[in-house]
Parts: sequence; C-alpha cells; structure tokens
Amino acid sequence: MGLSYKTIFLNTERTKSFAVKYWANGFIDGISLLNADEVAQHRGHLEKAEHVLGHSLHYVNKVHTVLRSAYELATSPALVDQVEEILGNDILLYNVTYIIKEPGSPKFVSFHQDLTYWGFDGTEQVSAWLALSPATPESGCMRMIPGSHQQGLKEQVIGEDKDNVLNLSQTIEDVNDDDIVFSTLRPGEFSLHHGWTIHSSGPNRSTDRRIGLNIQYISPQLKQTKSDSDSAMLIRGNDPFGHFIDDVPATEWLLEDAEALLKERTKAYKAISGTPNS
Ligand SMILES: O=C(O)CCC(=O)C(=O)O
Repeated sequence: MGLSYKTIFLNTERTKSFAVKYWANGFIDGISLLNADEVAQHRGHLEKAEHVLGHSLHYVNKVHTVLRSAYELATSPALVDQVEEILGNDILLYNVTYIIKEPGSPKFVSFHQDLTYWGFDGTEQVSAWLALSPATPESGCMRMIPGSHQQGLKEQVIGEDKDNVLNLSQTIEDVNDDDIVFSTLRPGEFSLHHGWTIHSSGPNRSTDRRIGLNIQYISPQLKQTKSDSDSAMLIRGNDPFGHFIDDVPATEWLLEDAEALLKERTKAYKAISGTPNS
C-alpha cells in the first residue's frame, strides 16, 4: 500500500522542522529509537562483553568493529536516516564509543567542540549520542550551548585533570552559565550535534550507570590531515574518494580477539585525536 498524501505531507514537515532545528541550535535531542526491551537487550550485550573482557568499555574506540550490538545500533536505519538529512546520501561511520559514568563517579567532560583535534579538513561530520540508561542533570547528561556552532572553532585550553574524560582535558573557558541547556534523554532516545557545538557534561550523582553510545558520522570527502592511515566504514551511499582505510563490522556478538583489536584501535585513535594539532 502506498503512503497517503497526509502521511507524506506530515513526514516532509517533520523532516523539515528536524533539519531547521538542528541547523539553528547545532543539536537536536529527544529522538526515539529503541523501546525498553531493546534498550535492555543492548545494555545486556555491552555488560556481558565487559564481563567477558574483565573491564569497562568506557571510552574504548571503534567498538563497532568487535561488538555486533554497537555496530547494529550505529547503523540503525531510523538513526542513519536522520544523519542523512544533515550529511546527505553518502555516509561513513568513523567511530563508536561508549561513554560510561559509574554511579557516584566524579568524571565530567569540560566545555569543548568535537572537531578541535580530530584532524579533518572540513566540518561535514555529525555526532549521535544514544542513551542506554537515563541521561539527566543528576546522572551527568550533556549540556549544550544552543547556536554555538555558528561561532566557528574557539580557543580551547589544554589541561590535565584526571576526572576529565577528554584525552587532553581541552576546555573552552568563556562559557556563560545562563546559556546552558540540559540535553535530557530517556533510555532509547538519541541526540545529534554538530562538531562545533560547545557542550560538556557533569558528574554522575545517580545510583545507575550513565551509559551513552557516542557515534561519529562523516562525509567521504573529508580528509584526515593528521595521519595517512585513518579508517572508517561506508554505511550508506558511495565513497568515490577513498580517503579512509575500510573498517570492518563485527561479524559475531563479540570477536574472540576483541581485547587486542580494541587496544590497537584505541591507540591509533588516540594518536590522532589525543594529540594537539601541530
Ligand atoms: O558523554 C558525555 O558525557 C559527553 C559526550 C561528548 O562530549 C560527545 O558526545 O561529544
């Protein structure tokens, strides 16, 4: 059965207002992706993998290449459809990382812009953040500065703070507290933000783990200026440029050599993004 005129009209309107809001604010949140059972299943996969590996998967890079659940979430058609509204038809999946704050953890993320140290020669990039537990002001959800992506790249001071999740503790210091908007997400909802949107997150004062799956998508025309051997995975459309080595999706729920691969991939990622630009 074809779509009715009304459905097509409503879908078009929704899409239009989605993109308009994203470009006006530099982020959009509260988009529903998973129901409660699906959240429990995917959280279960993550926590079983952590049990098997014997450590938290917090801030471990390219996890979609070893854990099938992370790959499935990052390539969910309903999520990638929204990314396509922003990036266009050709999409590479660059990185997938769980960002986990344990209950009562003082870990925080300072105000920063994602594109600062990634080494890309353009801004055709979008980050998704999918909640696998409640993301609230109490649990340390993201705090956004609406419209800040329009200010371009700001000065970020490199520091060393053991509680700062960011590799270089990079911080934008002149943020006005009155401009902060909390990006509260229910489990199963996601947000999308632009690489220049200034954002941060506070400590987890709740009694549950705060678990977000952070997913970075880029356009194939982007070039990596800090390395000749960076990698990404084509997940929609075509890549006529070939600027990135191909990442391969996890074929099993958890690859047998996951630990060694994650170490190698996190080291490679940190060598690019965890170093200041020259
Ligand atoms: O998970 C967080 O607390 C911060 C995430 C973040 O900075 C990002 O997704 O760019």
